[in-house]
Amino acid sequence: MKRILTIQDISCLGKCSTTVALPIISAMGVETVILPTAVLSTHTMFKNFTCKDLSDQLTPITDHWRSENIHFDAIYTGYLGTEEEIDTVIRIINEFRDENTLVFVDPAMGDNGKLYPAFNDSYAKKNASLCAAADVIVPNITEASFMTDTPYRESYDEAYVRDLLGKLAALGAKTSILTGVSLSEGKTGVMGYDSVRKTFFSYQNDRIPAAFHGTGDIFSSTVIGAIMNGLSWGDACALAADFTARTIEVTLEDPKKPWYGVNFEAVIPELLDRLRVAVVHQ
Ligand code: PXL
Repeated sequence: MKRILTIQDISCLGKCSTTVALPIISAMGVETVILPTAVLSTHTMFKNFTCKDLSDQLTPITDHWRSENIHFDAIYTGYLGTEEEIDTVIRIINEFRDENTLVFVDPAMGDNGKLYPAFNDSYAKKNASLCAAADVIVPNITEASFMTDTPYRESYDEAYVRDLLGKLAALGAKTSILTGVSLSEGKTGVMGYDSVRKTFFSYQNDRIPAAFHGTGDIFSSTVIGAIMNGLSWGDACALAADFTARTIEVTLEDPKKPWYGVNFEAVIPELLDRLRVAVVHQ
């Protein structure tokens, strides 16, 4: 069985970061080791959330794993609290990676042209240095624009997206996947660039006019779970984009929907059905 380490916070209530990565990646048949960077009562879109920083635990925990000779097939990082924490995470990546470890970085720090409340421009630049240590990065357009000093645009064309992908590649990762990319009216999806093969790929599905928290984490978790199942980047992105869209669809149908996240749990069986078919067709 493949083994992933995911490094991000635990938002106890809120359906994001570790509380979506763990169930989704585990359901996809991949052992999911967690390294919680902080414990929050909720994600930061709630008022009055509590936060206990766990930075001082990261080194003792990972030192223990090293003494047990633990190997990870992938390291997946998401929302991280502080610039110092990013430095620690870069060090942990370098300690654990070998030529068979895929380092997958989701520089989760903003959306819709703005950084989340806890972050500033300097944090965004620090995240760019984490991206430089990665094999694959999955920022959205907001995160990419902050990391590359590119003005954020609500409306854009494919040339803008290709330009952003070129600047992301220059940060250092082999593959850059931009999320939340709309290449035509009524559609949304992803566009990626493989800087080794110098090829672009993209996947678009119907845009559902609703935005929910945690869907970026659902997308990333599904992509890395699919990659660990042997899918190509293009197929993994298509599976993840469709699954994420379905989680929004079923949530909108729920009269008792929570405002803070999507009902991804209800769609996991569908995800696994599709994963099985995709694996057979590899
Ligand atoms: O990736 C989303 C996320 C994760 N963790 C925390 C957050 C958010 C988004 O706001 O606040 C704590």
